Amino acid sequence: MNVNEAGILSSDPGLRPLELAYVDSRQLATLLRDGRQSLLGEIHFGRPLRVLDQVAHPHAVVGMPQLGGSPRAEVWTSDLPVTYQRHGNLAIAHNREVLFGTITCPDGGTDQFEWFIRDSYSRVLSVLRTEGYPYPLRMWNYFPGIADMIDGLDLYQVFCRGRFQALETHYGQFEGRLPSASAVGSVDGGPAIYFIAAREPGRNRENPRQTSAYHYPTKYGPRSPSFARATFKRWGTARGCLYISGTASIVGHESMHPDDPAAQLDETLRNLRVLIDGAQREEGANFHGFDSISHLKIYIRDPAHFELISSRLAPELSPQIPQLYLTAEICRRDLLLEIEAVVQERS
Ligand code: 3EB
Repeated sequence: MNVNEAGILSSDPGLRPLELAYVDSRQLATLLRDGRQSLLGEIHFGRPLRVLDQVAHPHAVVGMPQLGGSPRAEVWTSDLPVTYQRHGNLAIAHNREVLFGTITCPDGGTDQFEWFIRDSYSRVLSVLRTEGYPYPLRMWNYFPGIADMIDGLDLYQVFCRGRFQALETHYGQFEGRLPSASAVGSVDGGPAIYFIAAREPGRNRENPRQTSAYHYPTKYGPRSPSFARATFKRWGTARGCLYISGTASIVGHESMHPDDPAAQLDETLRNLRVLIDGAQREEGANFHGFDSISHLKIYIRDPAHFELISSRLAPELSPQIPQLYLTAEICRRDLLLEIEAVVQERS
């Protein structure tokens, strides 16, 4: 750690404020034992890889069973020292550059779900402001029963309305301030929200093949989904990272290729490629297409499609790219899969 005589962190560009890893239980134990990196947050999918009762840092267990390979957890770490705080069910960790947080609700019920979302988002936005990390870059939203109907809306549409209201109350006009996001249905357990925010803004990216989600027509719900297609962030002067939202087989605003998982995968990959190439051209990122993907999460509605999807995706990617396949409910009934990615310049 680089600390000068005044105890102030030097701005060594070699220090990494935010690192991501998908680790199996042995790698997780090693990481916890050697203590070289501080934990920002720890997200488990399906069965947790360890007992989390005594854990002080932000963490969540998401009810999305993993497919293929040995189960892994998503771990966010930092080379910088981290401070932890808790505000009820909102846990945060920050290191003067980045803030990582979770909101969990173990009791699960979707009663008053819209209130829960609005309240969660307003608390997150106000904590980010008071702690001095006012720019949310990336948010994950996982909740069970995403297709359940309440008063003529499905739960995803209710989620979108609650999120929209909180953003509007906090920011007023919010379009330029939206983080990238995923909003995906878990198959059991309670809702979990987690997020990354920074002291300095990232740059929002859209996809020219797709209508911006915040401009979707009202046939998808009374309030549009509020997220950017991707966020580009240069941490200090160092590595540029592109955080790509959950991306599906959507062109314009319409779902494409219903009932055809292979064609949905191909369409989704076209969308991902356009986002990566766009950031390379317009943000000056040193990306090399899919070779620059550092992490990939693939949400699959029907586990029976796993073989087909994974065997079709594998040849597109270098084999060492960490991937997490999760069983999940996608927010539109006609979508069979969704993929999110982190893309990074090589350090
Ligand atoms: C889409 O493109 C697919 O509401 O936060 C993907 C990523 C989707 C994020 C969200 C929704 C969200 O509309 C669904």
